[in-house]
Amino acid sequence: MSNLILILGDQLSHGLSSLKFANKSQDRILMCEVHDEATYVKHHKKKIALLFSAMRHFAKELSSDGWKVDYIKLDDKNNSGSFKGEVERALSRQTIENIVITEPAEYRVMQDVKSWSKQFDKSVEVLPDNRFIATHHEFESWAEGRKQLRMEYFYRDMRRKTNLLMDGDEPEGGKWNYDSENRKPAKDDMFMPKPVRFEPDKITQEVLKLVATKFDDHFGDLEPFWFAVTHEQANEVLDNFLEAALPSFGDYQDAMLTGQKFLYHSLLSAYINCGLLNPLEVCKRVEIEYKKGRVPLNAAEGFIRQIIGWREYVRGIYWLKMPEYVKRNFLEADRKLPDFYWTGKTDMTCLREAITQTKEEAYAHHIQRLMVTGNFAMLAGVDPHEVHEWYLAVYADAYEWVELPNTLGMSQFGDGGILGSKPYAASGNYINKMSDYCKDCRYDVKQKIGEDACPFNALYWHFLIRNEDKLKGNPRLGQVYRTWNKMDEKKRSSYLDSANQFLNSLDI
Ligand code: FAD
Ligand code: DLZ
Ligand code: SF4
Repeated sequence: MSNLILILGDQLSHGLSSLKFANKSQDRILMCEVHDEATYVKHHKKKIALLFSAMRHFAKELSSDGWKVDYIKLDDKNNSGSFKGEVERALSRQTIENIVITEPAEYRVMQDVKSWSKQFDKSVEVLPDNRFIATHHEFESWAEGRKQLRMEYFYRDMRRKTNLLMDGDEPEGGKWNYDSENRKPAKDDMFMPKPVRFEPDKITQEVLKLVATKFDDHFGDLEPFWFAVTHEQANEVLDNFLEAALPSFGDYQDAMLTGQKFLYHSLLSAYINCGLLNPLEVCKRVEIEYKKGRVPLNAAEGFIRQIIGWREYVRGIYWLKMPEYVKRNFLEADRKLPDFYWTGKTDMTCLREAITQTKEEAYAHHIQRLMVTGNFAMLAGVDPHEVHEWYLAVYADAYEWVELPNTLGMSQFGDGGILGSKPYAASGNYINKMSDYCKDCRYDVKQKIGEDACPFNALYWHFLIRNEDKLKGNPRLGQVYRTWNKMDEKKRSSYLDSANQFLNSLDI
């Protein structure tokens, strides 16, 4: 009698818990490309191609390692289109004792899995995902009884747990966090590392044809396609990052430059999230770079914090607060997402740059996501659920467990302050400071009101005033409201008129 081990598209890791406890000679592995997963939001074509190709390569590796693998391709005859349907078909093909799965990362899929035991009259064993550092129980215990769930304190526990950048019980260098050194704007004459690009092999070429045919109506450019699709290739991307970009990662983490899509970012999230790279191993490699004196502490600490801090923390919040979290809309925002989020056709250079590169690469870096597309949507009052579905569809690294808290919580303040202590709202001044976008924009970042003024400027005040009842008690916004109250009445109403005119033009 054998077990059926279902491996999902974001579980492409040889050390996965379900594989660790499986028996190579008896058990059967099932991997399946299913229509439901590719379309519950219309994912970017490149994201589907990345996953299908990485899944096919992983299945091949498992077979070569001696596992019995059933791999169902999207266009296989009789493909039912869903995980449940494929499990049912597998059960009818062979005699299976138990179904085994490493816990799905998304609530939606977990709910589905929970129904299988009854439906198939089989035991379904759900194992913890051993690629995360904090267990659900650890996060719940940390969160219990706390008034505020601040990432910084959770992060310190994760430093202690992993012993990364620790000097005994103390943080390396004496400080836990070197973020204050990480806010330099970039200059366009800096040397930017080039991302490693991989030629599509036969497997990827076949996937590209499939995606072009089946998902033609999805957002995004399918080609050129140069993502890593194997562990070996993803490790090459990591090696390249450590050598060429990590030393400057910290300094320019918040910078944005026209035509520079990647700057000193790692481009690793899509690979970490689908299992081609292990997050803890990535952090250990970064620590070695620091210990060998090849990268400064602010870069190593800044990077490690993103992974063992932010990444683990948002996962903890997701599982702590779902399923009600996804429905939250603290600011009661209800505007439709502007069409230009799908086309990039806007005169606002910052938004055009961020959206166009998203369309081309299924990638934008954190500050573009937070302070350009996210900031604009929040200032304009877009329904956070629409914003969430956009981010979930357009980025190659997007899975609900990580995308939702970042979008609805951090960028839209839709959770009312669980993730961030205040909204990440900013006028054009911030974008002008951190980028060169404003230089060639049809709008003038220095002008506050009127047709030629940067729309972010008046929208910023409109957002604060529109939401005054909900936000004025926030101690971190006290100064901003005092500034507003000191402005003369004429100036205030011209800000609001200007913003209203702009918002009306969005609705046309
Ligand atoms: P780098 O800048 O090189 O950072 C290193 C690594 O740290 C990343 O690879 C990632 O694994 C991790 N990381 C950094 N910031 C975060 C964060 N806030 N949350 C979780 N992990 C983080 N990240 C995703 O992985 N998937 C998403 O769907 C996603 N959606 C986002 C939506 C919004 C609105 C915002 C503001 C952020 C989102 N992020 C998401 C976080 C972050 O923007 C991306 O992880 C990062 O841009 C990926 O690019 P990179 O690999 O070059 O990251
Ligand atoms: C994102 C995605 C896509 C596009 N397609 C598949 C698929 O066909 N088969 C599969 O096993 N997984 C896919 N995934 C990833 C899943 O959506 C992901 O495993 C779940 O959301 C759980 O996190
Ligand atoms: Fe964006 Fe305003 Fe700068 Fe134009 S002027 S790029 S809209 S911030």
